[in-house]
Amino acid sequence: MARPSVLVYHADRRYAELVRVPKRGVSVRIAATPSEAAGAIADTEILYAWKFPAPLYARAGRLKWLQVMGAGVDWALVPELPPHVQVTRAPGVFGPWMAEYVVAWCSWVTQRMKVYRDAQRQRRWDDHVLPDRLGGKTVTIVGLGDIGRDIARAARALGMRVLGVSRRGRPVREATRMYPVAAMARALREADFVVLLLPLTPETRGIIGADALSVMKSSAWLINIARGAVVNESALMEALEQRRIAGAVLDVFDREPLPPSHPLWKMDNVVVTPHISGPSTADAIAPVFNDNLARYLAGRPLRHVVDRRQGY
Ligand code: OXD
Repeated sequence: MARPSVLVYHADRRYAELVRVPKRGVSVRIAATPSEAAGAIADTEILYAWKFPAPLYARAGRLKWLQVMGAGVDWALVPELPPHVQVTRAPGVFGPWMAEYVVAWCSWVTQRMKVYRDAQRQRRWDDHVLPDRLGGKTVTIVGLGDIGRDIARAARALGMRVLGVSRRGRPVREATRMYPVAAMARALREADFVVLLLPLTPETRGIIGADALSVMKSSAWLINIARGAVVNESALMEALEQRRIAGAVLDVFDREPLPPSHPLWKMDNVVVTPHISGPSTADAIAPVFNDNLARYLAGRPLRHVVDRRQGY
């Protein structure tokens, strides 16, 4: 019987090097570009990939399983992907990074880091500005799944109150209170920091628009580490320009890379980071893939399977 064929689609060869080929064996091929992938996809049963080109799924007649290398799966759940293909995520890999990102940028706000650095550049002893505390502040996490729980734990360790929003608002141990999406405004209203973590689906596209922004405190900060398109960008820019919210830390954008001419770059109440809040590394994700590969070959159910209908 032919050995199942794994295609690793990434420019960093380490992803392929870390595939632990089990005793029964698999053949591992590497593709770094769409044209290399085009030559290999027809024989592929298992795809281990980041942003695989959707048009190539038309040739993926043997494909049974796609392991996503990143945190989000929206690029994978395209109509071109044959319906029987199982898609798996990698929980546990990105949450710790993103928790540090969120705590760091919340602290940047409360510790007034920009103010002190600016004063330093001017050799100014600015002791009339005092830092604030994260302790006692409220963070609302919109899209509270496994990554959100990591963030919630880190926030609680600093004495922050955590509110969460999820599709149904089911209780989560790490959050003081959960709200269903329909009641999101109540959770936004109380927040000092709103962290966006929701998957991009037809229901979440543009969910943070003028209405959602209008209920936030004028002192609140929005942190988007989900997808640019969950926010209505023009409504956000208007809210920021008019100081209806204090500021935004944005790691994701409608268009990436953010074009140099984009006005967000220059806004003094906006922090732009280049989609790095939860970096993928071959070493971190390999154990998740290898564990599932062993299960696949043993005919056991895969772990972390994405519900393709729900979109996460
Ligand atoms: C993502 C990632 O999916 O960076 O956005 O992993």
